[in-house]
Amino acid sequence: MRVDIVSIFPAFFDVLDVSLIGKARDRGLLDIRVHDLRAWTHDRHRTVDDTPYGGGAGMVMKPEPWGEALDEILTPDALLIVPSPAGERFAQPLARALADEAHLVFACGRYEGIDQRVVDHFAATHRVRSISLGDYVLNGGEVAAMAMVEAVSRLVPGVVGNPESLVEESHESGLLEYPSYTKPATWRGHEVPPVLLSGNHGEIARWRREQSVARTRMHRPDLLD
Ligand code: 6GU
Repeated sequence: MRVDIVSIFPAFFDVLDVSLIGKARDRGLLDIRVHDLRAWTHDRHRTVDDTPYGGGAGMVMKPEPWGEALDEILTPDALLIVPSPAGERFAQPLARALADEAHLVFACGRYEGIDQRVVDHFAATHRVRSISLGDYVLNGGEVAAMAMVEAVSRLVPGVVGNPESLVEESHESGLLEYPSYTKPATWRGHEVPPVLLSGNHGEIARWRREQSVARTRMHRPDLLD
């Protein structure tokens, strides 16, 4: 999978060199390219923002650098993703859909967002999705893009070494994941639930299912509807 990320803070993405994603890049499973939007400015101050038409607080990202950057980066079959708190909600089914794409391009806005004409313009030739992580406000699209890149990358075949570890996770079944334990069997007086030491795989599967349902009822009753 190819992923391009355009931002005025490319350093946010330095950590994509490490851990599972860094290894997947080294192995050629992920082709991730990070770009500084200011490379497509032409004035001495490398200006990327201006005051909003109609007034109001904050600044809006100018359309011209975005137009030139995306003209250069978008391939015909690319999916353009604009992280925005005003977008559709990101969740595991959308992560799975994005993992099937050949080329994702993330346009990370700062300030009050990107001039709307950028999305409107590229929507005429490309698939464009504005996507939100959830109901809270970040300073820009960078951290949201990082979260999406990680959630999608780990679903790309070969990125996660043991594909079985993808099956029993929170949100894959529609429920939250059951609690996990490892050695020692007693730690600071806390015991591991005895059923997990029983060797009875049917009992263990039933207990884990009950734990998943109980956790979901406690923390995310909306998922049970
Ligand atoms: Cl995608 N962007 C920003 N700026 N804030 C957010 C978000 C995205 N998702 C949740 N909050």
